Amino acid sequence: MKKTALITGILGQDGPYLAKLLLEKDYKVYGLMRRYSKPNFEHLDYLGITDKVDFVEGDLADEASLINVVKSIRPQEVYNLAAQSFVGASWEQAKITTEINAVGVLYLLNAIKFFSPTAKFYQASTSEMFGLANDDGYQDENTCFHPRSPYGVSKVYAHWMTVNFRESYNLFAVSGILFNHESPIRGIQFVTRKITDGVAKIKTGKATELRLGALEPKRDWGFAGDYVEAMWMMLQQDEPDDYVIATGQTHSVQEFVELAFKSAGLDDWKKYVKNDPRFKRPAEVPHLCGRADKARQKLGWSPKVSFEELVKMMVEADIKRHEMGSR
Ligand code: NAP
Ligand code: F7E
Repeated sequence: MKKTALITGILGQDGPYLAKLLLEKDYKVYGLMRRYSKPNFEHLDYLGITDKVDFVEGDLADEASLINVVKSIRPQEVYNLAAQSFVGASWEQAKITTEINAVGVLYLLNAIKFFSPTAKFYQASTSEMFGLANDDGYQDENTCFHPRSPYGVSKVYAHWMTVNFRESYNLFAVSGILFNHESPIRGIQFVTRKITDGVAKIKTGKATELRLGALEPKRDWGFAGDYVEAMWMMLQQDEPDDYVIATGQTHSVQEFVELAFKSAGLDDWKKYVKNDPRFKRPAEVPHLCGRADKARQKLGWSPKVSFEELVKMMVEADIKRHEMGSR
C-alpha cells in the first residue's frame, strides 16, 4: 500500500520539491491549495510533476475546509508548508499573517487530532523565530527566540502549539526550524531570487539597475532541494522531535550580490545596484547562522549544495528563462 501524504503550500517553493521527493519514494501526494479562478502551477511544472499530484482545495484560514480535507484523505503524513511567508509584507498585513501562520496551524492540528490522530505532522518553522537572539554567534535548538517581525511572532506561536499538541495529545508532531533555503523557483520577492532575476534581466538587456534595501544582513542560505529531505527524515524517526536545519555558513546580502553578478560575467555590481529605502524593514534580523549538529547526528542529514553552487544554479536558471523570452 502506498503511503499517503498531504502537503499544504503545494504551489510555493518547498511544496513542489517535497512533492517530487515523496513521489520518488512512491507516496500518493495530495496538495492543498486555496480556491483560485486561475491557479499557478509554474513551480510544479518546473519540476515536471503537476499531473502526478492530487489537488484538494482548502485554506489555512478556514477551519472547516481543513477538517473536510483531513477527514476525507486521512493522510499518514501531513507537511504544513502553507504560510504568508514574506517577512517584508508581515508588518502591513499582520492580521492575515497571524490568521494563516499561527491560528491556521491550530486549526490543522485540531483537524488531525480529531480525524487522523495517527498522522505524523511537520510544521514549517523558521530561523526568523531567533531574530535577534545570539546575533553574533550561531543558533540551534537551545537558543531562545526573539522574533523581529509579525511573521516571526506568528511562527513562534505555531512552533509552540506544535510542541504543545505533541506533549498534550501524544501527536507525532515535529517542528523543523529551517534557515533560509532558496532555488530557481524561490518566490521573486525574496532577496536571492530578486537578485538573480535582476542580474539576468541586466545580462539580457531588459534592465539597467537593481534596487535593493539593506546589504549588511547576514543569512545562512541553503538549497531547498536539500532541506525538504530533512523534513521527510524528521517524520521517519521513532520519536517526534524538533530540529534546526542549516548549512552553518553565513553570508551578507552584499556577498550574494557580488557572487551573482560575477556568475553572470558582469564585472562591477556597484554600477547596477541602487539603494532603495522602500525595501528596508522596520526591524531587521542582522545575523543568522545555524548549527545543525542534532540533525546531522540523529537524522544523518547534511546539505549537499554549497553557497557558490546555489548562486550559480539560480543565476543560470534566470538567464535561461529570460533568454527564452520570459518577462
Ligand atoms: P512560499 O513559496 O511562500 O509558499 C507558501 C505557500 O503557502 C504558497 O503556495 C501559498 O499559496 C500558500 N498559502 C498561503 N496562504 C495560504 C492559505 N491561507 N491557505 C493555504 N495555502 C496558503 O514559501 P516556501 O519558501 O515554500 O516555504 C514553505 C514554508 O516554510 C512556509 O511556511 C515558510 O514560512 C516556511 N519557511 C521557509 C523558509 C525558506 O527559506 N524558504 C525557511 C523557513 C521556513 P499561494 O500560492 O496562493 O500564495
Ligand atoms: O530577506 C534583505 C532583507 O526577504 C533576506 C523567508 O523565506 O527566510 C525568508 O525570510 C534579507 C533581509 O528573506 C532586499 O532586509 C535587502 O535582511 O529574502 P528575504 P527573509 O526575510 O530572511 C526565512 C527563514 C523565512 O522563514 C521566510 O519565510 O535581505 N534585503 N534588500 C531584501 N529583502 C528583500 N526581500 N528585498 C530586497 O530588496
